[in-house]
Amino acid sequence: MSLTTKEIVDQLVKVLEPSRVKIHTDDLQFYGNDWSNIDKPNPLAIVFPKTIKEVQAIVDLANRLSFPLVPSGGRTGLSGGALAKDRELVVSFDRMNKILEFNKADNLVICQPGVVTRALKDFAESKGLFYPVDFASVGSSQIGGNVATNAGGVNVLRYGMTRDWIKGIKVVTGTGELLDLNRGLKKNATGFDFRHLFIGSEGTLGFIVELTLEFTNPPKDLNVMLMGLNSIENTTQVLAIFKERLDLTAFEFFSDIAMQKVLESKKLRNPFNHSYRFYALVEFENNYDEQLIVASELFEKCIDSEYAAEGVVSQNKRQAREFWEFREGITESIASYTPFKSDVSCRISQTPAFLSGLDKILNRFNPKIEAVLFGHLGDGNVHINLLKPIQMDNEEFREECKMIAERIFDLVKSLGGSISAEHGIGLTKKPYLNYSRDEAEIKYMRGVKRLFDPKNIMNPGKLIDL
Ligand code: 2HG
Ligand code: ZN
Repeated sequence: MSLTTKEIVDQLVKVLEPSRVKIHTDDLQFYGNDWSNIDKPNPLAIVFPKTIKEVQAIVDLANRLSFPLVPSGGRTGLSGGALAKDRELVVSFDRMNKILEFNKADNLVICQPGVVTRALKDFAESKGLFYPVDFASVGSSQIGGNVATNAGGVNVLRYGMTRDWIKGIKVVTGTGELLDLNRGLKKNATGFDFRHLFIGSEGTLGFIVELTLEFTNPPKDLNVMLMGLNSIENTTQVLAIFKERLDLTAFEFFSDIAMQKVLESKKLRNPFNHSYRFYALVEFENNYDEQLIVASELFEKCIDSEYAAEGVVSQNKRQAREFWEFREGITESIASYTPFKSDVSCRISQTPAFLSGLDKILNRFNPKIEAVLFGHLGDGNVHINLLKPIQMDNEEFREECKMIAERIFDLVKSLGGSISAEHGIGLTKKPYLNYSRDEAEIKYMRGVKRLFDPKNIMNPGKLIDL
């Protein structure tokens, strides 16, 4: 028999100060949702632990009284991983937001999971160092959520994913036990590295309660080149040419619809006199103008081969930032359409085949549904956002989008790619997990889930069903 909210709250206020247990409707709506906006939040309450001991006490209670838990960070996820729609207790990490320790000799920082990604990046900068994971929502997302979803972003080409910067994690598992994994070591050949199981596990095995992250040296004098291209194939052709001689920090692309929506919603000035079907944004370090000379030669080569039609290069930091806004402003500029999102990847060598297959799929479906294409082409990751025409009925739109998504996933599967490159599986991609993982692997995933969370209280229903 399930307990009432009051009965559960009465127990919670014995382990947390009552002011850190919230049941007001506004709080439930705010903390129970994420940016996926796919369903109505309906959590039973929100709690704000401050210490690892308090997190353990909450997990113990959930085990004893059998209620489900959902972790909550900056709630910027796009797959419904932090959505609490089934009377779960939301555990917000907002009050566990401290940077605890920095060690110069190790280049390591120890922090709590609720530290906002931007704050961590600023802290690295204040030490003359660099935390390289970067994406549009760094101002709201929290580092615990980044780790739980193995966040990617715009610098993966040079610096890898969040996973590559995590040198230690403390987690409270579904049984309430505390595990101290890897403790910041660079070398540690002592068997299974559970740290990597928790990275990307979307809160289904346990809660991340402390992190040890590595910083690196900052890149110098970044320059940004923006190019207008006439076809989808040109995007990968330009990438191949730029990769020949430059160690890029980012290679992004976006379609003209994306550009138009950003120009309109952010009231920006188009740096080109014409519209092009696609745009490529290339970022590289430019020490003493050496790389800029190479980039200009590569750009000429693109023009001569008719892969690029026009290009502009940033003259200063402010302009580089402005060029980035065309790319990073896309998600926000189309948010009012509540787009149907896909986030797929394949190996770089397969991206030309993927993009030409994608073009064919999109041409086969309702031409009124606009497809906004963009993403991190340099690492093989493409975002596809489908926009609902105003006159189209919601249900009809969703059904058509599902059919399009399934054809895209077939294509991804045939190329050995992933149906979720960086946004996670959460709720929205769960029905499609078998396109990227085979049955045997999913069986082992279920086994791992049962081991760390025997009572299925940690973010149940997300990623896999038992
Ligand atoms: C980005 O690359 C984010 O801007 C969001 O991953 C992508 O909105 C999206 O589909
Ligand atoms: Zn992205």
